[in-house]
Amino acid sequence: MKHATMKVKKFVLHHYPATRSVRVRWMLHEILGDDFEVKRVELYEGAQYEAGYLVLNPNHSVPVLEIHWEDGSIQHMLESVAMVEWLADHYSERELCPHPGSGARRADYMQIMYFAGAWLDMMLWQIRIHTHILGEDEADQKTLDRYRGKFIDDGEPQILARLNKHEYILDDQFSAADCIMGHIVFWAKAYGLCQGERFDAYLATLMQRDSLAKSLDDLATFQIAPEKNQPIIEHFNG
Ligand SMILES: N[C@@H](CCC(=O)N[C@@H](CS)C(=O)NCC(=O)O)C(=O)O
Repeated sequence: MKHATMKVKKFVLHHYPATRSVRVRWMLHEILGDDFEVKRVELYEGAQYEAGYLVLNPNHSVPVLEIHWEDGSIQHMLESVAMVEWLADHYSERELCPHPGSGARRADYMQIMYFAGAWLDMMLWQIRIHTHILGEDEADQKTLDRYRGKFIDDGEPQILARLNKHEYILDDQFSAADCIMGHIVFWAKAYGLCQGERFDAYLATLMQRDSLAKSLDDLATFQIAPEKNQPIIEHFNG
């Protein structure tokens, strides 16, 4: 546990607009204001498949979070939910998550983190790639319909049940779980899901936070689908 008491010198986030790296950018803005570095990775130009990037992340994806420790070592995290969770725990004085020893509220928080960041995320990823990324020869309407149906039938009622009880996804206090679920609801809306007033009101509440507005300040430069000749097409194996 050599890092247990060591301080972080700086964070560098490898990011592309509107993607899962927004979750982490949002969390970093919550905790550090603007005191971290963002490096844009041109996903559609295939920058994630370049040798230097693959050393950082063999999964060729964003986000990557570089943690520069005060002893000069650099640690790389590759999973967005783990990054958000770790940041909230590491800066526990910001009270962005229930303390690990806090019993039922912590269990509920962890449940939301992984329900949003693994289960719902998996459905949206299928919807996204079969709508916008895979070529006509690979995109499959049945897969698309199955995951849209599953998201609407299984996912949305569970999100709504929580939001109908509370202002935020965990309870009436903003938490790191909103960085994950909020991003999921934004993403779902872009694909015609999460329709309705309660979802809109949830996003409006989240958008009042400067940290989220800043994390979306490059949204206009997001490209929803690659052009036919862009390098990502040749390499993509998701
Ligand atoms: N489980 C990872 C997934 C990361 C991921 O798939 N990122 C996408 C953008 S949201 C990406 O960079 N894809 C580029 C590629 O696969 O070439 C996480 O949550 O961080």
